[in-house]
Amino acid sequence: MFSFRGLLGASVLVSTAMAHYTLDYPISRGFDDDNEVNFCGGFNSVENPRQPFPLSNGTIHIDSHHTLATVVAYISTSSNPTSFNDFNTTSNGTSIPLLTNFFQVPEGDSCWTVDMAGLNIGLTNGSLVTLQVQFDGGDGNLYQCADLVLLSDFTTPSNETCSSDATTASITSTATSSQAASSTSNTATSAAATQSSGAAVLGVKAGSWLFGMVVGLAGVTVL
Ligand SMILES: [Cu+2]
Repeated sequence: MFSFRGLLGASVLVSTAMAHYTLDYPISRGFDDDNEVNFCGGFNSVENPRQPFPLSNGTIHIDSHHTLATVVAYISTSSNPTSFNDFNTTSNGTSIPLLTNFFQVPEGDSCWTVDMAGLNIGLTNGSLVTLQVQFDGGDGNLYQCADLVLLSDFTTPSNETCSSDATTASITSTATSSQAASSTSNTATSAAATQSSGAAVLGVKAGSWLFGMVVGLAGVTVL
């Protein structure tokens, strides 16, 4: 499932520009640079066995290779989610709130704490969910998925405990206003709807440095 071709391509020539981001905890279904633009990063099969994950007080950990990126996380309760709609509602039509509202991260490692039980959609010990992390660092939405079994007695491994929560860290003043703006539209909207509004938010914030990145890529191409 792991793409060595993608990894080698990324590390040899255009390392930071093309690496996008990785979902490091919980462990992603798989990472392929070229397919990260697709649903679940192009990895469409549920992984069995699913990874144990805390019902409350879990950690998500990503590594961003973009200067600034907007992140959002959501879950599906479908046994085999195949579309973004599966992350919007449960099988009985209940809306699934975002697991994590839009926030921004700098380059490098970021982590944040999530409370699955706090979504109030009936998740309990043993519930099966798929996590999808959506990331936009200026070159479009990128996706990673992880398949989880939620356990009330499972705690985040000590090496993944999140000491500095990226959702509450203030990167810049614009990051703070972005969070405030998106939080007002969070509660009742679907993942698909917020996905597009998030792109709009990012477009406003990211315009200037995106130009810098394009110039950087051009420079790489010349080399
Ligand atoms: Cu990228």
